[in-house]
Amino acid sequence: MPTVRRIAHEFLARQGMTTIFGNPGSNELPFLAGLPSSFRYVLGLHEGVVVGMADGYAQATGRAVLVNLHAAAGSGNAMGALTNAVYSRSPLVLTAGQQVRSAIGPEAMLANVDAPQLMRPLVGWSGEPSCAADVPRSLAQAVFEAELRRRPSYLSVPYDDWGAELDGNAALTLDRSVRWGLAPDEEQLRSLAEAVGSARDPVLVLGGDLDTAGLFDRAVALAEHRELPVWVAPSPHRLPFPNRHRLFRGVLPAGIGAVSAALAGHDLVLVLGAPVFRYHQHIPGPYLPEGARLIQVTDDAGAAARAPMGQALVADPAPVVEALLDRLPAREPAKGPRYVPNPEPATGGGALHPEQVFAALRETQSPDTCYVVESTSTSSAWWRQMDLRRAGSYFFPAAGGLGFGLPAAVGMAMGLPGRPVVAVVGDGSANYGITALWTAARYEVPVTFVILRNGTYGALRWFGNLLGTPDVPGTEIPGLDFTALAAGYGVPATAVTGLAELHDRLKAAAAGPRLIQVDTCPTSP
Ligand code: TPP
Repeated sequence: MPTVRRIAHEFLARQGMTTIFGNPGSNELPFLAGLPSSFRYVLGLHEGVVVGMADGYAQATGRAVLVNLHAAAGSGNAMGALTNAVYSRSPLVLTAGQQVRSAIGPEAMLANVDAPQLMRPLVGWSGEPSCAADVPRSLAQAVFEAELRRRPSYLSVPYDDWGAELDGNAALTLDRSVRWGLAPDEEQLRSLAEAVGSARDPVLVLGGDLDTAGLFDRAVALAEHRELPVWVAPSPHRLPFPNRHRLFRGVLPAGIGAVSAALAGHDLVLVLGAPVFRYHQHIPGPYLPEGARLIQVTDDAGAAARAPMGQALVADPAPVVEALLDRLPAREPAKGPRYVPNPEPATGGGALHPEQVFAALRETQSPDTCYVVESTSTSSAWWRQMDLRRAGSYFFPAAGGLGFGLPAAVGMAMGLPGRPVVAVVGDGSANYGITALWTAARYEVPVTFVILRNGTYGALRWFGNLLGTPDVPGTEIPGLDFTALAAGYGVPATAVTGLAELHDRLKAAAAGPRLIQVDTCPTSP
């Protein structure tokens, strides 16, 4: 008779989920016992880092990823990172070890009381099997729920379940597969094409989901086919369009009034693969410019339902993009080069300006580089200087929860062994996921970590001025030495203050992880 453990391992192997990110405790050991050699357990030293790495790995591979957390305390530590995974729509399958069933009621140490409730409302599905025989089916459900909803799921398993023996029905779980199909019908495609074709001055607003869906190049094809100006939806976690393309207009500001001002003059706003919209700073105003209508196409039913304006079509964006390309005639392209030139970088007083750092990255790194960015006061400098022309080039914490940058870069590099990975992280942000350096060193993951050391929580200082609260405490962080921290975790590191030295460091080849600390001057996002 097979055990629960054997069926679970076999099911995960058949789903291709053999890389597990985790930080175990006693409750999890019976699941990990006898793990087949085809599995790789990637140890993170804090659960926020574990989930950040898994999020990066999931975004790199586009696949569901298993995460192994320790009971309630480990799950709680993971929760901040989980907010990002929710909004990047990463199919993470979080498992947590539970006390043995008879010890949950009396609340023995490490009992995860009301475990399924703990991670709600962040996860899309959460459960604890009601008996050992239901563990394999519940695990399959957790995987399929994460894939179908594109949202993390959570499964708590009492640790005495793993050794239980199962009858023949359990093997049926192994053969299960669940597929997703969401093609729009003929009438929906016809009316959408008609709306776009008849608009006087339409504009595309693209979201990170297009990059996740592998539609970066098709988005370029559509924009060029119809000569459509392109904005990126506010607060992007991925880049769905080349940022120096002649049709690229920028990233929409994350305020209500500011968005409608940016879109003024257009009569149709076609949003593909984004929520409408992920505002941040509250700038009141009309949701849409005068005379504009908005149509949103997304496969995220929740994002369609909660939007405050517009018509939504809940559908896979891929057939929609293809239908618009097929059904609408091509427009004459404007004359001129396909990509606009890069401006001269701004300079700082004393320390390097972030624009100089980004220009140096652009000039020294492969165009194929995948950047994980968590530097919150440098976004306008970033978009001014970078020239990102390939899919999967840019990743940012999707819920703005710090602690993503370092871990996600490690997970990304593990999931994308063919692409160089560079993490660009602020000296404030780096502390929230600093132990990812140990995992990078331990597994020899080739990531370049660039830490921008401006000695301050720059974005908070900027926000303080915006909110009329410039005098707040707790925004200065002088004196952090990331070369010493990196050395402690086993990552070779250097500190750089000058431009020539930065170029030299960035150009030097590195086989494993390395950290470059760069002193920069404060800027505004
Ligand atoms: N805690 C978490 C988990 N997430 C957050 N977003 C914050 C706190 C609030 N926060 C937003 S930006 C920021 C803080 C603390 C400062 C980040 O500083 P740094 O990484 O140095 O970047 P800078 O703004 O200076 O470019």
